[in-house]
Amino acid sequence: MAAPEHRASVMAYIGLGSNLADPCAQVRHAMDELAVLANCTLCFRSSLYATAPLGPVAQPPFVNAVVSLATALTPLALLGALQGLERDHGRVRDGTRWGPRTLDLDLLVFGELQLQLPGLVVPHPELDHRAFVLVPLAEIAPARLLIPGHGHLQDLLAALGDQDEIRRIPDGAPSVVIAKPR
Ligand code: A4P
Ligand code: MG
Repeated sequence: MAAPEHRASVMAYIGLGSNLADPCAQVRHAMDELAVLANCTLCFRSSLYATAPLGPVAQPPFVNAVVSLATALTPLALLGALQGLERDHGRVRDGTRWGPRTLDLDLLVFGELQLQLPGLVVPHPELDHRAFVLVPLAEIAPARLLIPGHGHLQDLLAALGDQDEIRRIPDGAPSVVIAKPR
């Protein structure tokens, strides 16, 4: 197999999420780290968004964002690199699914690939109905982006309900996220 630096680049989209220990700073710092990941070139970074926590766990609001990365890594090598960054940010996995976290990096899309391995499902299986993924993704990806197995980005966006709370955080805004009243 060719060495990583000789592999053709694939456009990958990475979802970033944090709701602990200064989430804005966690996400901005992680974007800077993704920008210097070996065998990857960071193409675009979305705005940061304050989002209401999705799921059954009562927890603080999240900050979410998406970046695009041209990568010569394999999907599993990229996932390994993302999990390394999560560990560097002090991510503790206590077994609670969807629990609070300093940093979560999800591999959302990897070119045209569809993959179902025990530790890696691509595209990310929850992405098609999550405003906190699709709204930032639409900032940096073509509207006609085809998400394998799910359809075009613009159609997924159009099908979103308005139940999700998501608010763009102005650039340079202070790091504190204040929940919107419900
Ligand atoms: N894994 C499989 N496929 C992938 C992929 N495409 N990208 C595996 C990343 N990881 C993938 O992940 C559990 C396992 O998923 C890993 O071992 C990896 O091999 P995890 O990060 O340990 O746990 P998790 O994040 O709690 O689980 P999961 O199912 O990935 O949850 P999600 O989808 O990340 O959702 N609300 C708001 N507003 N914003 C959020 O960001 N995030 C979650 C968690 C819930 N609610 C949220 C948010
Ligand atoms: Mg995750």
